[in-house]
Amino acid sequence: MKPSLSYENIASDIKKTIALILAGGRGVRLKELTDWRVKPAVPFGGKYRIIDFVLSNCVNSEIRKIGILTQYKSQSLIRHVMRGWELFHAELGEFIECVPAQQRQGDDWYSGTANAIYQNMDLIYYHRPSYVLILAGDHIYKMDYRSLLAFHTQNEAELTIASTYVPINEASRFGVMETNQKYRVTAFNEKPEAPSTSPHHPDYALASMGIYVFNTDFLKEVLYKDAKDIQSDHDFGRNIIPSLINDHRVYAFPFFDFQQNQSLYWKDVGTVDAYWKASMDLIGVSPELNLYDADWPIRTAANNYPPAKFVFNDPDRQGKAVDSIVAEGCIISGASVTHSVLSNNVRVEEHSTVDNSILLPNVVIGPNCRIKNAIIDKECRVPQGTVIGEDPEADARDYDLSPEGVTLVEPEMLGQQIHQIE
Ligand code: ADQ
Ligand code: ADP
Repeated sequence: MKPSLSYENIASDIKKTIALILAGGRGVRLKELTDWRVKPAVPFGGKYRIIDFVLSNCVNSEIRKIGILTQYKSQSLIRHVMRGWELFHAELGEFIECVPAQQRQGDDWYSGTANAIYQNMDLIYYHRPSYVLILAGDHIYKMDYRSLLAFHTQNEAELTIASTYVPINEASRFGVMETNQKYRVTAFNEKPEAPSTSPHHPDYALASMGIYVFNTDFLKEVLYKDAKDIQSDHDFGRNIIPSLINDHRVYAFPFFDFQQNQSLYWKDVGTVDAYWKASMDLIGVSPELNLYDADWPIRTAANNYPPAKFVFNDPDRQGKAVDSIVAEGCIISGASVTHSVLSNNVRVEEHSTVDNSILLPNVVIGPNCRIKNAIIDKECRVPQGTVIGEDPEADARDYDLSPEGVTLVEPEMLGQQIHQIE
């Protein structure tokens, strides 16, 4: 059944909403990409950082009160937000700011996701929103949160969980829900071993996207109760949500295109392979995630690089890139790039080929290299003649090879010492 939405009060409801973005998880499965920066700060899509997607969703949805809750390795993220996202008018009660973990309630850093919100309760008291939208900083998707909020208020829900259908064999990574015909949640199991299938789509499960709208008073009530529970891990998925289903109005908002009968694009880029695949989703004639959609712009911190340049040396050394995204400041000189994402200020030198790969900012690929199925991290200087992606044994020995065959290369693996990157 398709939920019908009323937008009547949405303009005033959205003004009464605060978005709190959880940007503190360690992100260990992204391996060395998160050695120096938290997952939302990882560069993505040539010129963006992962967090730009959720921040663009907020701004495009007219949400103008945004707190980004940081914890580990937050310097790179804070710098990015300061450079690119100081958009709002404080005198109108609008703000977008990074809130570091400050041990505001007791001596502990944040434990679970609920604790991160609990420790920042003063933001909620200060701004007195009617609704709290809890988001993750590491998801790639485009969502109009006004639809989510309209669904929430129309159902008179106390909590609404954004949800998507995932293949049943992947569902154990998610919170899995059962609902009635009207999407009222009747069961919630966090990362179940044997997930239940959805009656709407028998080979799929209805999964939580970890995106929640709470009525503010209700959120306060449940967080205070949870804070007193010494058995709790203070996690929304594990502890709080399962305890609310029987006695409260909890709804699942289907993030679903009912006309096309398919789930809308949403990726949690938690692993090196997922990061590589989501990057490749940006490429092509009809990419799965379109960055060129004028109705839903994805913005980022402006940088001041010259245009990308493709140098043609002679017929044997034509600088070219096909089926690729190439950011500003790149020079491809007598080299060939196919099906790849090149971030700002990358150099690819003569007689080299780059295929199916992601090059992060400031990478230099020296002459006569062959690079395939790789992610080359920021600042890497790949020496001439390097071959990556042809011999899995060598790649696993010299670099980091993912389960699905993507080679991750870091400056240290090339013998480089990075002390300070700007
Ligand atoms: P997970 O993704 O496993 O499941 P979690 O690791 O708790 O949940 O992370 C959720 C978000 O919060 C991430 O963006 C993470 O970086 C951030 N985060 C985690 N701990 C934090 C902390 N202490 N402080 C600040 N930020 C923190 C959740 C739900 C599942 C749902 C999936 C969807 O629990 O039910 O299916 O998200 O991805
Ligand atoms: P930025 O915010 O400038 O993009 P990064 O996200 O790449 O920076 O990294 C955050 C910080 O970590 C940098 O300021 C840099 O000093 C440090 N750093 C990054 N990569 C390395 C590395 N491979 N070795 C040592 N320090 C690093």
